Amino acid sequence: MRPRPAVLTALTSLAAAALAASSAVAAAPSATGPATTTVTAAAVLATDTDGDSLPDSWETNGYDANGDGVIDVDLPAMGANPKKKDLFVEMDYMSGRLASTAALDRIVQVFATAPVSNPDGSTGVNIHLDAGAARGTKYNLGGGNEVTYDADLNPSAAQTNAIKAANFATARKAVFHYMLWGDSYDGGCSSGQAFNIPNDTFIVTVGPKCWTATDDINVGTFVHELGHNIGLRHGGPDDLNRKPNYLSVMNYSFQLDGVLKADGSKYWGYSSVQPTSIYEGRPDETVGLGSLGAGYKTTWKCPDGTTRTTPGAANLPIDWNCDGDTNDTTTPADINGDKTTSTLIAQNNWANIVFGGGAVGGGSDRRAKVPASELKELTATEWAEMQQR
Ligand SMILES: [Ca+2]
Ligand SMILES: [Ca+2]
Ligand SMILES: [Ca+2]
Ligand SMILES: [Ca+2]
Ligand SMILES: [Zn+2]
Repeated sequence: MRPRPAVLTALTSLAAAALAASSAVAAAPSATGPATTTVTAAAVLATDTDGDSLPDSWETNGYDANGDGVIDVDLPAMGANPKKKDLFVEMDYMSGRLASTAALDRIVQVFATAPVSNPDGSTGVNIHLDAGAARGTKYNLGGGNEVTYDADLNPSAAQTNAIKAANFATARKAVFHYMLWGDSYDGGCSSGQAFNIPNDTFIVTVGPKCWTATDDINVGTFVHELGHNIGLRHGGPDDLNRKPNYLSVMNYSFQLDGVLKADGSKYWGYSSVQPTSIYEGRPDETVGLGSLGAGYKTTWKCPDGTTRTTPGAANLPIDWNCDGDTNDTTTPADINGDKTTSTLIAQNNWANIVFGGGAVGGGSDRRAKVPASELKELTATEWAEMQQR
């Protein structure tokens, strides 16, 4: 789903702003569209000091969506900083579905502690969650609200679009991601949907029709679906799921149960390391995940379909083929359980974040806007099977 009218609105106002700021940019030709649109997008992107797709001028002065001289989205009042990466997410919700304050705190922490550097010398991403009045002033930017309960958003894209159109201010489309805490969609029990990678809209659907949502499940699924909005995939550079070396909530192995740390703790965030690749045709059990696996445990699939978890740190030898030893170096093993033999390539998610998905940023980061090749998500049945490990 792509709310094209919002993109056009944003570009129109961007064009006015950029033309006022610089007459030189208007003279440059464009091979791909109206000159003012393309050139303006480039000019605005060039003034985005912190690279979060929100131009410095918006973060400093606020965003005037329709170019009438009146600020429509007061970014500085909402906490935006032109020298630190910001993500804004409006959250609407069906009755009983909005995550707890504790869960929202955990989501904020995932981004606050990210190994992402900023021009102001800090690390981390400031994520601004807007639940309206439902979770106190800390999570109230005046946008989130309850929507009519619908136990099955079906068809999901059209119904999500309709709810978004009725409950999300048009002027916000260039600034905020939009998400909905719902129950289920498309007649199934999938945990969520982001519709595209990257994108500006997602839904979290771990409602009572199929799930008993804990804070862990709410946090993991929210961070997972938002991850698609900011360019992340189930396999890192590809869509191969359940790679033991892909230590991310984007991996179904860790979405709901968390990524496993060697000290026994867990986290529900993106990967910050890229351990060595594993060729399933002849995986080397003696090296485990290599040195970058030292801080983690991991899980993998045995030939009989069961799931195993390392007892200790994942840089130690791992019995990939589940035959009782950790000496094999030439025996094939379908480690991610997808019945194909692949090279399992990991990714450092934080080094590959794409800001400005969909209409966010006014469409300035167009090159990153590619269609998704996967739209299916973890289901309640798959989750139940994972509990059998
Ligand atoms: Ca910026
Ligand atoms: Ca910023
Ligand atoms: Ca073995
Ligand atoms: Ca495989
Ligand atoms: Zn997904």
